[in-house]
Amino acid sequence: SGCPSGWIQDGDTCYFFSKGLASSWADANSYCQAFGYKLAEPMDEHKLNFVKGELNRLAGTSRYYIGGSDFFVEGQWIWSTSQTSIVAHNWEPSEPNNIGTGEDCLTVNHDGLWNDVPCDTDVRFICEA
Ligand code: GN1
Ligand code: CA
Repeated sequence: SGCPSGWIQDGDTCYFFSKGLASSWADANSYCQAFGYKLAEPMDEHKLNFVKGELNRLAGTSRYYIGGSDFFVEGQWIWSTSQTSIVAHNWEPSEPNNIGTGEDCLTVNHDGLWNDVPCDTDVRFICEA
């Protein structure tokens, strides 16, 4: 029914926004899993909009990792736990651009827009239960 203390509820889903805590995508993934949860996988328009609304509400300019990547096949973006293709999305114009030495991990910024970044970049993250 309810969510753990400090988490945010949307229907059957609970979200944790790491706020001050930033890490690599892998460490963020481990952090969520240590609680028995996962990096957030907002797979439909409703969930995308909910997450976007919360990021707007937090009123900062920080970005957050969510549970998508293309580290198995470049350009093939999948949700981590289900390994299913990402269909509903909110890429910023000209993203994903996979620039530099490559960018395989998915962030959502304070406007709800998505960008790919190198997976070792320290970024805040959203867990989902
Ligand atoms: C950032 O710092 P720069 O411009 O090389 C960002 C990329 C974006 C790009 C958009 C680590 O790259 O993912 O696509 O801006 N890199 C990081 O201009 O955030
Ligand atoms: Ca990018």
